[in-house]
Amino acid sequence: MKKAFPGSFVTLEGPEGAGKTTQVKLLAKELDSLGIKHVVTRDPGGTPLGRKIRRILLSNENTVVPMAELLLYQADRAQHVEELIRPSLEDGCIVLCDRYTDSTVAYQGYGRNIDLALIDQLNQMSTGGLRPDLTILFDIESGDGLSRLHPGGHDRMEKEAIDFHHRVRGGYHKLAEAEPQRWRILDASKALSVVQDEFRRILVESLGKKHPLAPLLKDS
Ligand code: Z5A
Repeated sequence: MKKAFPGSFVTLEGPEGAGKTTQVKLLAKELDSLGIKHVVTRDPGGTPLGRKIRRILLSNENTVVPMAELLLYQADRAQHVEELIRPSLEDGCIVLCDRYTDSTVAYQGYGRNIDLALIDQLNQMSTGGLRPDLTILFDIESGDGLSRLHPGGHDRMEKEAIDFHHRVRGGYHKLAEAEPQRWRILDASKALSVVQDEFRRILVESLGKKHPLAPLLKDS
């Protein structure tokens, strides 16, 4: 498939507490020390406007109906793609994004039961069709992931009933099965260093040994 941009777009997906944020921060440190040009960002909240939207979305103070929630995630994403992701890819960066359009399918689609075709349409609109080159599912049993999070510190989404979180995880598995060329599944229940090694291995094997990320495997 012909690529529209010189950079690489990698997204990290998964249920709560899977360790995406921890792993992407560890990886960013390695990339810094190897001098590999990259951008680490997250969805929602990758831009100044997005950080305001993120606060609204995750605050326990707000009642947010499912359609408003869906549109707020999409508003964040439209800004994120245009302001940061697309320009970074055009500049040749490796963009590592903690959640993206697949989160909307998993959470608002499978979790909240909003029509999947509508979500696909909105994902297309908010991204201008920009899709990841590689998506890694940090997979963990929903209850195990939630139990890693701070007790009492649960935000509006994390407070959803366990059934919701089971539907989200099931949704991720359906997405990964439907598009195996883009998705890799990583067992995120393992110890931190094991997950870190697996994350590096998946990146290099999926993007290729000539990719700028290849030196990651040499030190591991
Ligand atoms: N959402 C949505 O509904 N629709 C959308 O379109 C989008 C998002 C884009 C974003 O909040 C919320 O928005 C999220 C989905 C929804 N909902 N929830 N709930 P977020 O960005 O704060 O949520 P998150 O991405 O799930 O972050 P998280 O809960 O912090 O999970 P994580 O980043 O995968 O995990 P972590 O922060 O790296 O690790 C969690 C804890 O586990 C931490 O104490 C670590 O030290 C520990 N940890 C990490 N790895 C390990 C291992 N391997 N073993 C043991 N302990 C570990």
